[in-house]
Amino acid sequence: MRVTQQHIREHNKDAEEEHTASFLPLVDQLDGKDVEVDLLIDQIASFQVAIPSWALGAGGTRFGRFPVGGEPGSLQEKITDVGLLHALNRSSGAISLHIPWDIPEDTTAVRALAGELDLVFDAVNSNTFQDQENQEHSYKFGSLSHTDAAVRKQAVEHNIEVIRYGDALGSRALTVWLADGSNFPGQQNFQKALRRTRESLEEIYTELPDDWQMLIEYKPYEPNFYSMVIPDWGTSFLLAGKLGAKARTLVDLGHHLPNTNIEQIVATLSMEDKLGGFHFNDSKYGDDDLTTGAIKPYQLFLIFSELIEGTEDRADLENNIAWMIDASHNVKDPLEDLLQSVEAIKKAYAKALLVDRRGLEEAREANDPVLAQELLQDAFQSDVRPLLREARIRSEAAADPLRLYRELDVRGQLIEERGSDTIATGL
Ligand code: RM4
Ligand code: MN
Ligand code: MN
Repeated sequence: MRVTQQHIREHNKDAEEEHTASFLPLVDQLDGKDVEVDLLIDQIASFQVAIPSWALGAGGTRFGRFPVGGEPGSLQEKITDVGLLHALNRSSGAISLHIPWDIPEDTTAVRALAGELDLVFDAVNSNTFQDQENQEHSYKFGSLSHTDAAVRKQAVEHNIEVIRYGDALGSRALTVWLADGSNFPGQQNFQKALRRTRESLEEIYTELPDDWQMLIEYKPYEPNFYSMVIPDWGTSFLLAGKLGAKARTLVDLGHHLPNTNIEQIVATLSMEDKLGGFHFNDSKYGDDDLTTGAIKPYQLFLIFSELIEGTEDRADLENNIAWMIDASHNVKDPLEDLLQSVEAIKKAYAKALLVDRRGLEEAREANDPVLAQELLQDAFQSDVRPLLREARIRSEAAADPLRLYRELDVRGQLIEERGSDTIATGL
């Protein structure tokens, strides 16, 4: 199944009239506010968000899993799925692999297929939270922090192997998320566990190519429910600081306790040049992995607002931070969900670009919280959808990707090609 330029052209022709009716008045309005509309559209168009290879099939909970049908059964099929998304929105031009869920056996062929679909490889993720078949040592009681040096060595070697795969594919970052921790008070020596983790990370860091980054995730709980070795941004920041300039913190939006001020974390990390990347998703309670922007769109907007404030310029923002989705889809078609997520991320970015930064700074300096709120709300309440649509049309993407996806019955076609009982590896 391919989405062709012909499909896009026909769809966009149908959408033209309705689009123009909403876009032109918005241009007038933005002109009146001295916004450089073309520049804005250009910024929206070039912003790319990587798609996780582990979230292209139906996810599940420990209570069950309900396949959607037509799920990708191989890495090639996963790349094809991301290619479909990118053809529809021209905003998902990268894929992030999780190893060993996806092992690129034939790297040349995998790279060629990705190249054909105009995709690059974003960060590669290691997995030391599950035991694999034929694995010598178990990660039941941890990996990089384990009490037994042999287990730590196995986990270090796995991470180095992941770097090698990534290098062959053109990736430039390794994301490490550790499930290590303890379930009961007294089970683990906190200091020793953290020190061992640091030493293991140092061994991996030594193997990192010069132009690579190591992105360190944190998470307060799950799968361990009493303590996690890297529970919060402070611990990730501490490790990244000890490791060196190539190590930075990765913020997964779902990995915070309820009501955490994530935008403030983003500001602090940006200030210290330690913000390495994002895993976008949304949540009500914890690591829910729901569609980005589905629950807290204002938080997402505030995060982007801090990002714009914290980065030097557009190139810095677009290229120096790894933008990835990390979600799981229990009831939605994963591809539809990912289209919605990318759209929500870009909406938040576009709105944050509309903030009157100078006015906001003046309001802050003058201790005028009312005006500060008005300025933020003015941007947040703007309907930026016509800008996103225009950005897509100019990039030869679909005016309305989700609509075209449904019109073409992409899922139906994938089911026809792949059958209804394939199960994708991943979450
Ligand atoms: C974790 C974490 C990691 C992801 C795994 C599958 O909660 O978010 O980034 O790779 O889930
Ligand atoms: Mn994550
Ligand atoms: Mn997670």
